[in-house]
Amino acid sequence: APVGVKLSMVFRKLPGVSASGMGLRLSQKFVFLLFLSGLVTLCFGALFFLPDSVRLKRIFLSKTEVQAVTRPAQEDMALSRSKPESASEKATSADHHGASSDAFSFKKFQKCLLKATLGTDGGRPADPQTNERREKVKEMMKFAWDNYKRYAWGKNELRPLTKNGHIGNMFGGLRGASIIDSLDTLYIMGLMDEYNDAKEWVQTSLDLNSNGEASLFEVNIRYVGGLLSAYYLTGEELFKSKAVELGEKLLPAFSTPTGIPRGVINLGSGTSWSWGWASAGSSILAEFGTLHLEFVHLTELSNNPIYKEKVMNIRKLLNKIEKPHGLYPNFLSPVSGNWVQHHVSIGGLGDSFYEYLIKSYLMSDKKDEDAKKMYYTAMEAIEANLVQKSPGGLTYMAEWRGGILDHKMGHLACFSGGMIGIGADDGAPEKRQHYLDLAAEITHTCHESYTRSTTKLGPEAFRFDSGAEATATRLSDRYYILRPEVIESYMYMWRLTHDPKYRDWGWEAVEALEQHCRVESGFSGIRDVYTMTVSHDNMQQSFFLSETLKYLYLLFSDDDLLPFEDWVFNTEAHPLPIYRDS
Ligand code: DMJ
Repeated sequence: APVGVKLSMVFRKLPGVSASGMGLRLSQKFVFLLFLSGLVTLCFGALFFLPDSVRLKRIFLSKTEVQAVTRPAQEDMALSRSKPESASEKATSADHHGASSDAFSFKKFQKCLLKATLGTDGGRPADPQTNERREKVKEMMKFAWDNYKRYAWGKNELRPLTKNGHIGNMFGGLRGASIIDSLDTLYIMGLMDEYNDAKEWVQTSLDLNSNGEASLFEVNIRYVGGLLSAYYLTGEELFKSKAVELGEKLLPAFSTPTGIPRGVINLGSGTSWSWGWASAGSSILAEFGTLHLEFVHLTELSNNPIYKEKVMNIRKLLNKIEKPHGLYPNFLSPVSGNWVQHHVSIGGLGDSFYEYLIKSYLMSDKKDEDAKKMYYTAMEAIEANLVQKSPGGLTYMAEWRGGILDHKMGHLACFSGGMIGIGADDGAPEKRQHYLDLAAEITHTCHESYTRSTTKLGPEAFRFDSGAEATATRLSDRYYILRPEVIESYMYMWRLTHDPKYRDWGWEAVEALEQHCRVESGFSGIRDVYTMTVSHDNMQQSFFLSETLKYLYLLFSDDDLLPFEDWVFNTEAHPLPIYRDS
């Protein structure tokens, strides 16, 4: 029966209220009032489902419920650098992730740092010319950021020629890659308005409940790495809880017979699979080997051992497995745990696995002996099999295909100058100078790949055969997409040697970027580094903001900005602290 009929039946039974006359009219009025109040409640409730921007909502709902996040003042930011977490902040994080965050104290962490993170004066160099160069890099960052904000806000990258945003399919529906990748760069450069805009976006718009196919590697190095760095630099609870929340979503990728994760994961369903192009359903060395730094920190922050267990399992398998000539091939089956193809490279597909071995050792405060041993043993094999000298005297890293050398070096492999440099000090005493020399030689070769081009920017890959010496011989290798690796090595070599040539080389790169990659609305990659009439690729990569510009800024800063005694950089240049027992 309709509600009204049911009610009049109830009233009929009430003493003093007859079924006719006054009694009936009263009950009708009551039903009408009840209906009216129900309607008002419904309308009011509907306000909650309106978008935040609708005015009615702001009028009727109290401010605290929909208030936009206000940016903290500059002084508050400075304070927040040393602010310990409040009890309620800790509780929120713990409730959300089911793991206690009691174990991690930001205040305690800060006490373990040996030096001030931003140095005495934000790393400002005393030399006026160097400072001018640093200011130029900061201006480039602001220009890249402003244009991203204007034309592509919330999208993954800026398309600077068409002045719109790019989403792509690498991040499984996650948005704002350029924002997450920029947080720490903006912060260390002191671009605080921009940093606060980025933080506000994370707070209000970073939606981790996406349902697309993501690259486990890319999400880890850019999003997890970017959020972790932002947390360790600022102490903002928001970044920590987002990092752990996202980390949790990556875990199903490890559900394979060996625990070696697959390359692609659906962040919503947790289903994972291998890249279609990877032979026989294999996983890629540089992908499953580039999780260690971030996952160890996820365990530190969440007090949940699972992250560290996952990467230690990968480590164990790689340590145990037989390696051809001591080398690590790029493809491994996540089902059998065997190598699938004998292709070895210090560039693409292999690169950051080696980087994470030495950095795991350094980040553990030099306690992770397994990582150390694996790194230096791998270096021996690399030197014995891949390091070559060209007829013109250039040292380079060749690629290895089942014993046959391909005399090609990718731009990506140019990070190895910096890697070998930072590893020099902990090598066997008789090899330390040798490693430093090797690092300098590789960095020199990569610089040559820049100077031998018309634009003074380096190609994607350069060769040392058929008369070529550090130049691209194929049309398809001639592009430059704002990659950081060569500049990254300049930065490390500068800090290790203070040879002024590295700053000069960095400045050459700044001038070339300004001349060929800067367009009206941002920075763009170019299709051919050997022609002065450049054709732009219309893409401002997020790693240009997180890596290329950050490394340039550090190159022109004093060493006390993000001191190496306390920080290591993940492969996307996000600084992570060395963890020490208090
Ligand atoms: C970055 O995303 C990282 O440096 C990664 O390790 C390799 N490729 C790009 C930059 O070239």
